[in-house]
Amino acid sequence: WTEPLAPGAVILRRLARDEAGDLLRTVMEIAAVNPFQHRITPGGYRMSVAMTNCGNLGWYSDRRGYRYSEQDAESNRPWPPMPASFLALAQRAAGLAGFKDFAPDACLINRYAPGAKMSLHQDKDEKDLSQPIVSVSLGLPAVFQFGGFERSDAVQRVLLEQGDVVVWGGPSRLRFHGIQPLKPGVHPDAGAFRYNLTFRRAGMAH
Ligand code: MD3
Ligand code: FE
Repeated sequence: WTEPLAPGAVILRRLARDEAGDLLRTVMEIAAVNPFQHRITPGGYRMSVAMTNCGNLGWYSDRRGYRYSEQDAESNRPWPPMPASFLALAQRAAGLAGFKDFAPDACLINRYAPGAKMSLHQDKDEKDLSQPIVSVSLGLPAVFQFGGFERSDAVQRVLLEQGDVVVWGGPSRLRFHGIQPLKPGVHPDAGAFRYNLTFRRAGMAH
């Protein structure tokens, strides 16, 4: 079922529930080739979230900044291609939210261990901010924080569980958001972790 969260943002609860096990197996295949890494922020902090990517462009940070790149800086090889199942899910979700021609070229895969969090931030490294972002939650539940357009604005808290898909577009695209520290637990499909797939159009649409 769909739940509007704010103008341009909609939660598609459990949309990916039945395919979650398959998605997780595919994540493990990608991570076997391009391992999860804890990147360093430009401020010099090690991120508690571990990340890898698939698709033409992958997001990462180091002391020089945040950016998208066609290569994994660690291996100097291109990222693994975006699996057809990932692309189909992202496009189905975007379509349900009213975004007809979503063509993601980047899929960031975040892995949260207990205590890992993502502080309030905006996603603005993409070239075309009229394109939405689709996120897919897998594994342990997490509390998502959805704020306003200033870091100090009040946040709504939303529990995201395995199979929940959220589409963030339109006026919600630049809202501050984050993930509260993950509570320890054991998930039947994902063990001690939460995973999040984030589909984006990072480069210029044609
Ligand atoms: C709301 N990831 O990787 S996904 C990120 O669960 C990120 O790993 C979180 O924020 C995670 O940048 C949240 C949900 C999400 C993604 C992008 C958004 C929410 C958003 C962009 C604008 C507003
Ligand atoms: Fe984000």
